[in-house]
Amino acid sequence: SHLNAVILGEALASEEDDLVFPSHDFSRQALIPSPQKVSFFPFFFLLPPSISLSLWNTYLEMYKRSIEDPAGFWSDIASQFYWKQRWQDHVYSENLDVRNGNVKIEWFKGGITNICYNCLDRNIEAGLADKIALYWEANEPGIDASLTYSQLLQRVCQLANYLKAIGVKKGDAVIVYLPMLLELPITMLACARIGAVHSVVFAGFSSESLAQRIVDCKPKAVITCNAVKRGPKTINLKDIVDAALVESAKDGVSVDVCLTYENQLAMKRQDTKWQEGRDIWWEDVVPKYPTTCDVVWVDAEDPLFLLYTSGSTGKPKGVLHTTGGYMVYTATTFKYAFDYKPNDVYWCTADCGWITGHSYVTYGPMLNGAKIVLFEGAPNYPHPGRCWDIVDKYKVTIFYTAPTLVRSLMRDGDEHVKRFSRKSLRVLGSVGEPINPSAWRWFFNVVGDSRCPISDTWWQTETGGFMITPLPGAWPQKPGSATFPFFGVQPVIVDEKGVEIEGECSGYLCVKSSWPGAFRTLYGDHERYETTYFKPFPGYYFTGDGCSRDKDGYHWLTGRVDDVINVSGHRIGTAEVESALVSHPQCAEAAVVGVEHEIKGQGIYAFVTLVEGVSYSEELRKSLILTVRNQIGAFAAPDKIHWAPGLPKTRSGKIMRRILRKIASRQLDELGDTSTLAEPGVVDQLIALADC
Ligand code: 6R9
Repeated sequence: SHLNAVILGEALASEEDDLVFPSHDFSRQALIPSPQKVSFFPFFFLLPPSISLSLWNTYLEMYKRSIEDPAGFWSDIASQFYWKQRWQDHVYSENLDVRNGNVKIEWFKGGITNICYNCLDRNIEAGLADKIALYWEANEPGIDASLTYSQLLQRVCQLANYLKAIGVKKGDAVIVYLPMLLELPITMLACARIGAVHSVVFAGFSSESLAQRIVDCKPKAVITCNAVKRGPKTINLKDIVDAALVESAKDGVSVDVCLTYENQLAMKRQDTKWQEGRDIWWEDVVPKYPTTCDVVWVDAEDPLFLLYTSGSTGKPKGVLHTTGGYMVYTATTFKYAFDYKPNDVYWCTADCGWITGHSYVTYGPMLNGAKIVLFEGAPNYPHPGRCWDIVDKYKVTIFYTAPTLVRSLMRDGDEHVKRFSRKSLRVLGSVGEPINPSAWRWFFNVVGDSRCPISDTWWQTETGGFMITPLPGAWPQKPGSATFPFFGVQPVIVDEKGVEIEGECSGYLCVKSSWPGAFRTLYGDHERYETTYFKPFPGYYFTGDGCSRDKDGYHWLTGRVDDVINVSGHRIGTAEVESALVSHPQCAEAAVVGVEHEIKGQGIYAFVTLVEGVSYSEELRKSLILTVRNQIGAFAAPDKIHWAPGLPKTRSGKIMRRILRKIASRQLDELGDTSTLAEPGVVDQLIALADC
């Protein structure tokens, strides 16, 4: 049976379950080991409902303590970091229940620290000065660079000094629009060093999206580069920033300084458009500053960064993370979920423009003093084996990526993988969307040679770090399940009335109580924070995801239950795409739904009603797609435009997305009751136009 392919060493598997056991060797060396022999799973009724499977091991003891005594559990861990002054009174205080007043979460309040100091100075003092912090691999094979921890600190200090010199102070926002160059983590750390709040905008966002974020957080400076090479293409980032700054100025937000790194591999400075006075070449100023810079000490609850993410309404939300809890949480989750050891070489393919790049390219690994690979390019350029070429080149031991990449490499064929050794690999990771069991098995059997556990980490921009994740070696895995909660996390599944359901069930995924990495507010809009996350199910944090729990207590994430779609692991609000489409002069109305997509997980499917008198054409289709690319970014371009003479609406005018989803996925016999529609005839019209 297929189990034979995955049963390892001396491990045993139960007949009826699709369990993948860690090998004896892996488990024995793991930070959280599992019992040596596991042959059956008696149920322990005393355990929290989210863990019905008895593992009677280190994990269980630690998990129990983290729930029963969160203050003790987390303060023990936090004590391993450097605090200028320890937190006062209590370790945390929280109110997650809107019925008891405003939602408020605080961890280590009164503790004075600095995350950059903990990432760099602390590790250097502990003897890691000459250890590689960052390996940088360029888009083009053969071009690379690296920085040790002490070299990285010097670079960070120079930029921090420059930022201070131009007047950036504690609490000021800095917008960062950089690709995956060494300068990106350097910039994040430099901001953190002086208490400035970085807001990294993924360098695939359009000028309009960038402008919107500039207007929202009013940065003291924008940091970018002139251009970048991604695969065979050169992208002129400075042009995008220029356009964004024109836009934001129209909304009354002007930015005085645009620090621009000259990325000579992509474009020379003489080819870069320039605005004298505002624009400054990084290379002309930053290296002149001293290589040491005093730390600005901040409160644990002072903001560290803002990261905009999509929600179910049009305007992106500025997710705000603070310093102390985020530091402790990202470091701890990184260590346990990847079974991190000091000799590991870690590569996460995410861009620092997303939360994964914040928590698990930059902060989490660096707080652990890890060797980190930073890759500028596209994972299949110049050939489909590039990832494994990089794995072999740097002897990567932990490889963390997204299911969409796994699926596309799987389609390219095993030969591109098998050509490379990959014998350094030890742990694999997945993030961004549910990983389907067949992609999971390919990742496990082909990439990991049936040797490396897969950490399928479920979490969100809002959660700061992993929430439900395997701990490699600690328990058997089930392909496609994120398994069990991390320490201190209490996931609950509720029904539509907000009542917790236990045992084998499915429903809405919520979290009870806070954890150190939780976001504290939406920038400038605490009310929206409460309404979106805490009002739907009072007493709980609502994740927006559906989830089921099986008889063994394993968690299976089933996708978003709100109007957010997940395309290649990128969160996109349907409302954002709709508002981009209707801004097109020939579009009267638009409704966007997600449909299953073989590689991307979900694709974007747009129903579009045209203005009276306009008829559809291939040219118009292209121009609508271009509008979305220009307003949001290429990653949000609709996969399908479905011409719609009308949209199915209730008598009160609400678009019935349930019906649109069925039409989009061609499940035409499952349309359900259409009698409540204002004009039931539109459904037949839409079906008739499905393949136009
Ligand atoms: C880290 C990140 C969050 C949404 C989340 C969920 C989906 C992320 C997942 C997963 C199933 C996993 N998601 N990881 N679904 N299994 N391992 O991706 O943050 O961009 O904010 O997206 O992504 O739907 O709600 P973010």
